[in-house]
Amino acid sequence: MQDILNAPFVREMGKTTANMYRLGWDERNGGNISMLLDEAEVAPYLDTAKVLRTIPTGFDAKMLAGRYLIVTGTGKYFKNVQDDPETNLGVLRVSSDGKNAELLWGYRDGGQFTSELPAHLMSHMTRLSIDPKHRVVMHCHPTNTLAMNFILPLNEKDVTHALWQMCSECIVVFPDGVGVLPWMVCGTNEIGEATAEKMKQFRLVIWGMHGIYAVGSSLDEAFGLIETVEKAAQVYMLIADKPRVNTIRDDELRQLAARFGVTYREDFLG
Ligand code: 2HA
Ligand code: ZN
Repeated sequence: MQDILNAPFVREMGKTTANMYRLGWDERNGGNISMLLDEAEVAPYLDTAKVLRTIPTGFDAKMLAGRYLIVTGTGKYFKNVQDDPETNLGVLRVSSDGKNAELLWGYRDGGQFTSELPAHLMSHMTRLSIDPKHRVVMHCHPTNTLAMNFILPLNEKDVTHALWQMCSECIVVFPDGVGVLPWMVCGTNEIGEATAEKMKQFRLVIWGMHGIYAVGSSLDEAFGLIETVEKAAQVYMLIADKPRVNTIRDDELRQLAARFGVTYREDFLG
């Protein structure tokens, strides 16, 4: 067996959580990440027949039965993942009935997966049926994205349009726009279902006045989506209370989409 602390997926989780923490997106225990892993990726580092603990997930994720994931722990701080991956992360397998998580490594202090596991597993199920390359679900609390939620109507058109107007790259990076949920109690199956429903249309979903979810085929891809939204939100917040002399017009956004050949939500313009 090779040392799992050297596994690319453990190292990458450490790097990503540290970056997110330093960007101020994950105060205290804020945020959570899960990434699907292939058995072949896990096997050099773990005895997959050795289940440390079986933890109920509280709902049925049959579609993911037998799938492996690396998941941040509940109550754990992104700040600490890189220094102590084995306490702050877990590698688990969804049981054959889809109702339990079989812990193979991690949560060393007796902990368990993020309280947002329902939203993660449901989003994985939705995205896998749309995108076979899908692997990552990422949640965090980026400051300006949150701030913007308090001063804009919380709907997909207004939020997406405002973001697209702030940076030329936005309509190219997320032409599908940003899904928006109202404020809801977090950690529940209900918010998980609502998130997964939005994930049918969007790779980015704002949880009103709470944070954001992103999905992708890699940690970099999900991170890059959030980074782009947060940059646009930062510009928005910097100019929100100032007279606006110039703007990127809708016809210019259309030119960008044409130039980069992206299919975008035309109904979110004008
Ligand atoms: O993991 O961010 O939404 C802590 C949270 C809950
Ligand atoms: Zn949160």
